[in-house]
Amino acid sequence: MSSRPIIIDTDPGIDDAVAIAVALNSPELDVRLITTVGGNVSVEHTTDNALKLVDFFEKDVPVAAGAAGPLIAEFVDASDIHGASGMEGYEFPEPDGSKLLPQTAVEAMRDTLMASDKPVTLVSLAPMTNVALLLKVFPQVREKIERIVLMGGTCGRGNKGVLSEFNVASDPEAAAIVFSSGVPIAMAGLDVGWGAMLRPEDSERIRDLNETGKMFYSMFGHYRGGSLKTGLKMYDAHAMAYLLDPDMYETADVYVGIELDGSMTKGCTLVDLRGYLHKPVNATVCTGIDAERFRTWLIDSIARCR
Ligand SMILES: [Ca+2]
Repeated sequence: MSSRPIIIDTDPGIDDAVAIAVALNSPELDVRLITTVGGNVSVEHTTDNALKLVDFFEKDVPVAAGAAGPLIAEFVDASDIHGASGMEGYEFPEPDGSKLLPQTAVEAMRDTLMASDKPVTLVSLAPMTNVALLLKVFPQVREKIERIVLMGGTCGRGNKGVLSEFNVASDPEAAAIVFSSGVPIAMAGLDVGWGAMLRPEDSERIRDLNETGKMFYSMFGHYRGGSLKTGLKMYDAHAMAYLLDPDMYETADVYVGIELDGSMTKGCTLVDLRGYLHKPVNATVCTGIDAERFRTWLIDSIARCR
C-alpha cells in the first residue's frame, strides 16, 4: 500500500508532539506539511516546537506558521497544561529554521493540496482557525481534501467550559465553518482521550523504548493533562490513531452542531447521537475506544521512532 498524504495543523503541545511523532515515523503516512496556530501556546512557540520535532526526527517536512489567534474570540492559551513553551520538560536543540516556509499556513496548505496528485487528509490537532480560513479563502482546495480528521469537541463534558472542549471552544466560529463546510469529518473528542489514559506502567514502557520515549517521558513529567501517577490524556494521538487504525473506535455518523450563541455554552459540540435536530449527518464521531488496543498501538508506534 502506498503511503497516504496528510497535512497536520497543530499547536504543540505535548499531546500534539506525540501525534506528530507517530505520523512522522509511520510508513503508512506521508506528512507533506505541518502548519501551526496559536492554541496551547502562542504561534511563535507552536511553530518553534513543530520545527524542533521535525529536526528531532530528522524529517524533511516543511512547516508554515498560521494564525496567531482565533477569528473572533480572544486568544487564551493552555500554558497551564503544557508549560510556558508548550513542550516543557525536554531541552531540544534550537531549530535552524531551514524547514520554515516563507508562506503563511493557509497559503502553504493551498499550495500543498493543489500540487497533490491524490486527495490529502487534513489532520487538525488545534483550534481550527487555519482550516476555516483555508476553506473560506481557497474554496478550490475542497476537492483535494480527502477528509478532515480532527481532535476536538466532546460528546459530554468539557475541559475548557462545563460542556466545551479546548480546540473548539478556543475558536468556535472557526469550528462552525469547518463542521458546516461539507468536507467529510472524523472527530475524536475528549471522550476517547479520557477513555484511554496512559497508565504509569505504559509511560515507563515508553521511557524505556528509545530516545523518543525518553524525550516524551521527561515531557510527561511536566504535562498537566493528568499526571505520570494518575494517568495521562493523549487527546491528539487519537486523531492519528483513528486515521491509522479506525477499528479500535466505536463511531457514529451524526450531525454535530457548534453552539455560537449560548451565554454559558458557547463552543459546545452538540453531537446529535439521537437525531433530535433532524439535521443531515456531517461527521463520523468516535464514541468509544478499546483502551488496551490504543495503548498497545501507541507504544508500538513510538517504538518505531529513533
Ligand atoms: Ca493540540
